[in-house]
Order: sequence, then C-alpha cells, then structure tokens
Amino acid sequence: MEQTYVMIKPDGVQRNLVGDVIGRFEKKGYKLVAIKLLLLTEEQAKEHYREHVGKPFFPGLLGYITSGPVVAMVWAGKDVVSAARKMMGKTNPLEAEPGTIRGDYGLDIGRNVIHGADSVESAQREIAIYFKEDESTSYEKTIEEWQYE
Ligand code: YYY
Ligand code: MG
Repeated sequence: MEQTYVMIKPDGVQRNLVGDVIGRFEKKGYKLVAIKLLLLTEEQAKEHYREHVGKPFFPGLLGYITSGPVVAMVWAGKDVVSAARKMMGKTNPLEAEPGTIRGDYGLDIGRNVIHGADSVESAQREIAIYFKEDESTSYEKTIEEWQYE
C-alpha cells in the first residue's frame, strides 16, 4: 500500500489540532503506521525543506518549523499521497477550500498547520528523515474489508 509523510506543524500542536487531524485521516480510512512527537533540529528542517533553501521565505519557515514540537506520521492506504494533499488544501490557507484542514483552521501561509509530501518519491525521502525502518509497524486491520472492495 502507498505511504505518505504527514506532519502537524508547531502551530497545529499548540492550537490543539492534533486529535482533529489524526481523526480526519482515521475516518477517511487511512492506516497509521508510524507516529512520534519531536522537535526538529535545524539539520532535519533544512533537509526536509531543501527545495526551498535560499528562497525569501526560507528563514521564517526554518524558525517556525523548529519553534516547537511537531507530530510526525506515516499514513498508508489507497492513493494516500494525493488524497492527503487534497485533505490539507492549498498552501495558502485563505485559498484552501472550506472542509480542508488548512481551509478550516488557517489564516497565514506561514502558519498553515500541516505538511504532507507532494509525491511518492518525496514521501519516501521525508519518511527516511524522521523514521528508522524499525519504527514503522506493519499490521492488519480487519476493517479493511469494509473499506476496500
Ligand atoms: O507543499 P506545501 O507545504 O503546500 O507548500 P510549499 O510550496 O512546498 O512550501 C513549503 C512551506 O513553506 C509552506 O507550507 C509554507 C511555506 N511558504 C511560505 O511561508 N511562503 C511562501 N511564499 C511559500 C511557502
Ligand atoms: Mg511542499
């Protein structure tokens, strides 16, 4: 099954949105295979956002993403990479549709609550930044026969 990397950013943790975000992924039918609360090091943050190093917003992004604990997660299921991006909504919360996480909870692009990998390749790269292989758990959920035909 496809896997993606999802991260509740420091503002999401501070604003008590952890349970809501996890609940949305659970209710959609995705399976949690790894989770941890951690404070990003500057090195992890630079590696995570390496495509943005040097852009005008990068210093602010680095300060924000390392400003408090994040919840790092791996979710698995059918088409989860693109589905997670749709559930999150557009990068700028004011452009994100109501019903999406950013659309429901955000106001500023630099406080947009959640990160989700943008491709299967990015997901694999990002998962490896935060999780060792033995930190992902492979298990069966009997409910899957009610979710997948
Ligand atoms: O993948 P996604 O998070 O939706 O957006 P990216 O374009 O990859 O940017 C990563 C991150 O950087 C974004 O979530 C907020 C921040 N950011 C910003 O603060 N200002 C911008 N003009 C663009 C992005
Ligand atoms: Mg991105």
